[in-house]
Amino acid sequence: MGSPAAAVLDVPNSERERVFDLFRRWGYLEADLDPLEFFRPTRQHELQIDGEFAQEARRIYCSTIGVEFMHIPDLARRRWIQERMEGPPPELDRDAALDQLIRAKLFEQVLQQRYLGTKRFSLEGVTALIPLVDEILEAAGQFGAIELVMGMSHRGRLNVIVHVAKRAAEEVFANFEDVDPRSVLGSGDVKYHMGATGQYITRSGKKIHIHLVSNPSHLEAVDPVTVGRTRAKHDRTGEDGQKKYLPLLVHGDAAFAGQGIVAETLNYADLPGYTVGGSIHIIANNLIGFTTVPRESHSARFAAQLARRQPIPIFHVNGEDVDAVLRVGRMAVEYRYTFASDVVVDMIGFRRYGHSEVDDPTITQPLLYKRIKDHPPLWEIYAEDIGADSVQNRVQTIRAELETAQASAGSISKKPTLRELPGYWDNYRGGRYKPEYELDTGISTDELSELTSRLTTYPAAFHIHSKVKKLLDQRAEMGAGKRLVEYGMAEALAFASLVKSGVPVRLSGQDSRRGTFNQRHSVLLDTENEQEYVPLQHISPNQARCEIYNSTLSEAGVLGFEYGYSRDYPEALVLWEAQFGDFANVAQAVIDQFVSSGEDKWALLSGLVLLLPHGYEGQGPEHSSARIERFLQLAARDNFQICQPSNAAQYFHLLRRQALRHWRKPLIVFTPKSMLRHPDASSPIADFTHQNFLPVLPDTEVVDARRILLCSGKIGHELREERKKRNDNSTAIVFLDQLYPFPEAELAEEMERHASARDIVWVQEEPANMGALFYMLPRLRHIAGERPVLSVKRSASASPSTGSAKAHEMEQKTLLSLAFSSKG
Ligand SMILES: Cc1ncc(C[n+]2csc(CCOP(=O)(O)OP(=O)(O)O)c2C)c(N)n1
Ligand SMILES: [Mg+2]
Repeated sequence: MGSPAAAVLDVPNSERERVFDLFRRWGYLEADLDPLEFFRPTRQHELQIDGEFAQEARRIYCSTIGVEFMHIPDLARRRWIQERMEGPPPELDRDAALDQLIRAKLFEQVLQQRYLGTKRFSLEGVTALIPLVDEILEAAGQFGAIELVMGMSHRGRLNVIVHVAKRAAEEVFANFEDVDPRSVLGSGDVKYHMGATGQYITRSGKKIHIHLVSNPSHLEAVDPVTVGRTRAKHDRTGEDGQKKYLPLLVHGDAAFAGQGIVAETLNYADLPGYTVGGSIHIIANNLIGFTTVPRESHSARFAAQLARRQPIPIFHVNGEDVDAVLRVGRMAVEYRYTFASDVVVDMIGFRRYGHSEVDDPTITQPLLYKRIKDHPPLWEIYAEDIGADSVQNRVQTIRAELETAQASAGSISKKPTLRELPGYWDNYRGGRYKPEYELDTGISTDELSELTSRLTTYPAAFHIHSKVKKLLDQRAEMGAGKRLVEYGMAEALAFASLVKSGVPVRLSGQDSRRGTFNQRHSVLLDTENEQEYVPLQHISPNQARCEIYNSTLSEAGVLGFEYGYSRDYPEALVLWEAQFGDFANVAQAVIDQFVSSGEDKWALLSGLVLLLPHGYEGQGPEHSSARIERFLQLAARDNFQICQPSNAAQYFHLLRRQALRHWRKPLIVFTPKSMLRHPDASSPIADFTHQNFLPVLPDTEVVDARRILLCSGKIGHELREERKKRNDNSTAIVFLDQLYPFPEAELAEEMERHASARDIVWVQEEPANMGALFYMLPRLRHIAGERPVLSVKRSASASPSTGSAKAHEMEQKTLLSLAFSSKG
């Protein structure tokens, strides 16, 4: 608080303060932000005042920077911004900025000339993005950053790869050259989506690693992934993590305003389970989205309006006042490092060409593009502003450099990969499944009893809720073999055994700490003072971290985050839980674009686990189905695993296998609801000591079966009850606990065990157009050979289930009865 401006701030009632306060509040609305002057300042009644103070305040708050910050409740933060805005501007390296502007422009020009008609999504019009990120890196380096984790979409991405990540221009040009198509058939991605890594060296010689996250076309889907990746890097690093790894998200204006996932990502910025000590957001605001103009794109004046929901500053800046852009970049970094807060930079410019270079924008925006046609490139404007000499020489030299790079690109025979994987991936494999990846997942009786005692005890003075106490007492009996082990305990034992052996566990989802179905109780709460005790964090002295978080009420934002986390923490078991499996479809873009296809597109692996409660229990269309059919449709080339463990021990082994195997593949688990405590789905403790996860659960109770019922999940237990009721001893019931990769050999073996069975019946609760039916029938027929394969299922339906509990019961009864009686 040493500056003269600060001294005045302490006198809130002075005339000066009164006037300044108005400008701090409303000045941004009168700021001069659009280089092409279409987006005009709006005159504010409150600011129509004269006098010395008004003049001074107008110069500061209505110039080419307009800052929204008076909505921040914390006075210290508001004051910080006032001081920076009202104090002197920082020293700038204008020469470096000019150099970058020339390079950025010429790079686009070479692409335009040499690869005419190829999409590149030119940066021009918001070219100041390059010096802006440069200034961010310079400032971040001073705060100790060693890596920038950057998420961005198409616009200017290639320019960023060369001028921020500092990859050789040849490498990017080579991606425009024709390559041997056989090297990428059926996989890979377009060049403006690929991830890249590189190294930036600050002017004082500090190295900052650049990590540009692979990005799908789905705008903003990369945001939570970038934040999750950063968080994993923080957690790996420990105390200084937040300082060392800085997340930066570059958004489009239309996408920032329109995509809900932006709100989801901003919303968890300060929550303990998700914080990264602040992300820097840049809106590369060209005041257009494809052919759509701002008045069609968002209801508010600014695309950035959404960020007003957060207690964070929004700096609007005219993208052609380069000094102002640099100043804002520096303020953003200093603010982030001072307050561990998100900050938004809304850099306003235009788009020089069409949406991509094959579009003609004069059809939809004729007047705008008339004006753009005569508008000089930014480097020319800036060179004149700062009175730079011998600019033409510089331009010639840089152009010659780029042309040489372009000329040599044709001789690079293979598409260069722009990415290096960090060493912690060295031990892990993707690709096709190999049986040699399997390992034993059972644990000894001694270990089970030790883990049980850690999981079921708490400090002596702890006031435990009576219901939780009862549950823990029961779990103690389960661990001691006096009671069948239920899913909740099986999961706790899996987590406990993993953290004990050094594997970190992270689980997040809505209400996951207690568990939607009251099944988890991972956090004990003292009924007198609400203090927490987490048994999983008291397993052994050198154990790994175990973190279980209640997430925000978001699916796409949270799943994206956990996927990102898993990308940078292959050693950890990372799980996302849906409240009910249906809700995972709100995150469908993350499932389609990252979880199922990330390896195919980008050769990037993940061992993320999705827990999706599934089962028909009469709760209506939205609480029944996790949409097994959709996951099966996405499955190919062993891209992920799809399982439905039919009992507690199977779940235990499945989780352990996922963490301990070195094959890193996403795992989709359909988890139980009513089966959580069902005796038939509970397991004897012995099953935790010897067995592995079995893709197929054989039926050894029945010999000489005449019929085999094949099923997965809850219906199998109901079939077993029905069989008992019927005193039937000629029907085998076989559970398929792993649907994908398809366990053909195990299933064939099971069919062989019941070789005299005439009918083979696939039984599912889901309607005929859903569930695993379409996937199973051809595979079963292939194995069954001559034997007929029948199916029992609900009738095809537009919604997953009936809304009537009574109708559900009738349907369920019919299914069970048909399973034992239907004839082909
Ligand atoms: C979720 C999603 N919806 C639609 C699209 C198609 N699309 C690609 S770019 C674009 C316009 C983006 O505008 P903006 O966010 O302002 O970025 P700009 O291209 O102007 O840099 C659209 C609609 C997409 N890629 N992703
Ligand atoms: Mg735009």
